[in-house]
Amino acid sequence: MTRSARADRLLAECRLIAEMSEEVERTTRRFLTPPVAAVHEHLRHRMKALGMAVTVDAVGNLRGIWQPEYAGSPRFVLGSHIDTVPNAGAFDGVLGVVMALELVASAQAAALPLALEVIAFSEEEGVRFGVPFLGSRAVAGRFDPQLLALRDLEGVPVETAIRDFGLDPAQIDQASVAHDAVGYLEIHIEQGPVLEAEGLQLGVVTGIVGQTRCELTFSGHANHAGTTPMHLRSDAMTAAAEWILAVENLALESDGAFIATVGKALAKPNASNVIAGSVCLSLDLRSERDDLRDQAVFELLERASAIARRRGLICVGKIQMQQPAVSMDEQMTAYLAESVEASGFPVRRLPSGAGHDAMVMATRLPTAMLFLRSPGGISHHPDESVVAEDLDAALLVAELFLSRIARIQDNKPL
Ligand code: HGY
Ligand code: MN
Ligand code: MN
Repeated sequence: MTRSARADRLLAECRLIAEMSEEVERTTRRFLTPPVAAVHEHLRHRMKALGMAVTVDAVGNLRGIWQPEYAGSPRFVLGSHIDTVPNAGAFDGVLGVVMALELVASAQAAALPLALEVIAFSEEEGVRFGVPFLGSRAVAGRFDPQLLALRDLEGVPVETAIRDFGLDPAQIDQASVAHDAVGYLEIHIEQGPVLEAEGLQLGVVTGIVGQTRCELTFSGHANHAGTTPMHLRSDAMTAAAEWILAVENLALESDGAFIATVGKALAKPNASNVIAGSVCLSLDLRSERDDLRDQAVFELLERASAIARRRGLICVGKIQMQQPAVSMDEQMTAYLAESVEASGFPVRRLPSGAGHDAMVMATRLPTAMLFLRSPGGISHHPDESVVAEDLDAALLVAELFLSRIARIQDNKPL
């Protein structure tokens, strides 16, 4: 399939949005930080040009509704997230939003009798406040008010971040998606190596693995690095190091049943000539099986306590989030797979190791996900990329998928 001008235009748009960052030279855009307003401005302009009604809900999701007079009110929802990890690539999340807007344009060109809502979710990664999916939780009607008290590294609560962005946390309940919405489709890069390894452009997501996020702090005694003999130390750094290796070993021994990552380590006082008094670590543990995930988390928290006890330190662990594994909607996924096949592409069903807003939206709407190949399997990294021809393939499939949904809505035979 040759690459189209529209694929190049969408890729250029993702790269333009990637420059809207908290940092110079790197793409970092956390929940409701100033560059989010710039992304809203850009997408609002795009949505208005498409004749969409545009709002920002109380948790910062930017939402565009296309409600043609020739379509009934039940709308189909498309979207993905616009926040990023630090030093991110240009396509995780944003690609799904710009492709959703392209699908609105093609639905209009085809006078498709289907109302559409595009949502640019405000917070999926969980970088700023440690808990992901703040945006989609509100849309799915599952926003726990206790989340408003979470604080970022500067001590700013979620509630203040919302107010500082000019929004009213008291309105979060209004963010729920319309009661008669009929389904949700998220288009996203695979962020892994499977499709590329099999020479495939597209994948149909069967489910999204469950994930647990924890924070563990080892506390000992800071002391002078030059005068404190080795056997007299309560070193939080070496305790943390021992536990990090225990995390890696347990995950390796599980032979793929679960994967675990310690991605963050914050030492205090974080000076080369001071024995670390405390080290705060993150744990991200994922599995397709919730029972295995819970068991592994329990085992690793136990190991942390044992390491602390043996070394004369204290260890405090806090579970920040437990997200069960989620299956995509069977019927919606069948329509998507049929659309892949009818468009002439092989149907490759696969689970997602990455979390997505779709796993929260799936608790509220029949949900499906379409993956595009990730060259090199690289993501959450500036080298993240996508193949232009794969955008064309995904758009072809999604256009056919939406026309099927429209026919179903109109009680017409597929
Ligand atoms: O962390 C994840 O799995 C996703 O990229 N937010
Ligand atoms: Mn993502
Ligand atoms: Mn991500």
